[in-house]
Amino acid sequence: MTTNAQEFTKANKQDVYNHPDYYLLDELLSEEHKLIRSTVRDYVKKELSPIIEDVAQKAVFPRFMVKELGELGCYAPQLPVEYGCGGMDYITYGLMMQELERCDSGVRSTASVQGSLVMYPIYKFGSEEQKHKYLPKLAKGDLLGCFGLTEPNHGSDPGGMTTNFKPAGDGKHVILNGAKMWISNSPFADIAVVWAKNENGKIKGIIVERGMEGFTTPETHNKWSLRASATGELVFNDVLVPVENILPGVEGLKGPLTCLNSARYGISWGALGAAMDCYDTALRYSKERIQFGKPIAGFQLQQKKLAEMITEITKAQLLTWRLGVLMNEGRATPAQISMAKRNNVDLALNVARNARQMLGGMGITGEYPIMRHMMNLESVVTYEGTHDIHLLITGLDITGENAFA
Ligand code: TGC
Ligand code: FAD
Repeated sequence: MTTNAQEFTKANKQDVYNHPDYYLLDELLSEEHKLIRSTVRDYVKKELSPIIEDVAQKAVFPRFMVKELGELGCYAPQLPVEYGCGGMDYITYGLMMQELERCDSGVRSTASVQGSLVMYPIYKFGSEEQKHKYLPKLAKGDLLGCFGLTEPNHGSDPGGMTTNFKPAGDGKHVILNGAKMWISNSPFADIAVVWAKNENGKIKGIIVERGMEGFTTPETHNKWSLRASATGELVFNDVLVPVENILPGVEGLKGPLTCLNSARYGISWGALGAAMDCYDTALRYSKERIQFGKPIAGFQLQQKKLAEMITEITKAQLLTWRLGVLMNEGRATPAQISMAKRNNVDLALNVARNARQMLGGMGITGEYPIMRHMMNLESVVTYEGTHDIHLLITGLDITGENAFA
């Protein structure tokens, strides 16, 4: 397990990222928002940008950042301070995810799983005892968590899950069996929030701890995407879990789906960060790269690409900011969140593909972040609900007709 930043080779280039703000949307942010954003950006530039390419090329999880992201307050900053969290608003949360994914989607994944998919369900559905036991340690990065919903045979359709638990007969434990697949953070996680059916077929959340007998977390290797994030399975073979580890506050698929609302919201900001990094990189490159005696920025075909990128980025910045306001007011609907997740990941992929072309051959190398973003976004467009599933959520919302099944 790599725990030390020194184990990675540092890039010899400085990170000179400057975020595009064509419609002066920074004027919609408070001083506190901007201060927090620059704190996270400074951390990324100093500690993560120099090593992220090497981390991704080696496909080794940069374990050291778990604690550092906790110290920065990147895990569930919107949850209350009494549980060790930031007590901040949803726009702050979004800005943090944007800065992290501007660096790498895998970095944002680590933070959004911890904050939205592990801490949030414990906060929302856990007992006071569970909240005090786990949340402060998760907030600080002293514990790392993961979220087990997807199974080998149930991805877009999690309601069909077969992972299950039943009473152990001693009145104190349940016995958990089954398997989860494609789980971010799993190989290094100290705890897993696992969704499983009870003997009545009702879905419940259970906190499973590393070290429980019969619980293993094999890593998934050979990914071409999210190489800076560890992905794995969760395998439960007659695992004896204390009854007090069951989340008492929810039953049914709405439990995990409620957590996904929070994570999908963070992804909408995050994917935009990856798009902004690709645009910023391509714009700078186009002014420096000379062909036919002039900068390629002076050719109409390259200007078309850049102009369309900044137009789409600006539209998405507005959409995302408005969604943040609705989140703060408690008025955002799950379908609105789906629209933002789908739109922003899709535009980020398009921006990345066009930006990569603008860099010519250099675009496929690790000298620039674009190809890494592009490959990462192929996971982001699939996880937390695929591009198709989010379209069907919008379709259902506007027509009232369910086209899933
Ligand atoms: P359906 O019958 O529609 O709903 C079942 C119950 O859930 C409620 N519900 C929601 N509640 C809160 N938020 C939402 N977004 C909700 N959507 C639905 C619904 O009201 C109902 O409640 P009740 O009280 O009537 O029981 O469920 P369905 O089986 O037809 O499925 C609907 C569908 C397809 C939209 C849903 O299952 C879905 O979103 N599928 C996609 C699966 C997905 O997103 N998986 C993500 C796994 S986690 C992950 O990818 C983490 S990656 C993280 C990282 O690394 O960053
Ligand atoms: P499937 O559901 O098999 O879909 C295959 C294709 O069919 C897709 O194109 C889909 O859009 C389409 N499709 C499916 N149903 C319909 C329909 N009704 N109508 C039209 N088209 C349809 N899960 C977790 O629980 N926790 C995690 O931490 C996590 N991390 C992940 C990390 C990575 C890197 C990846 C790749 C995935 C992760 N996932 C995680 C799983 C992720 O959420 C699922 O991959 C995703 O929900 C899709 O499920 P699937 O891969 O089984 O695809």
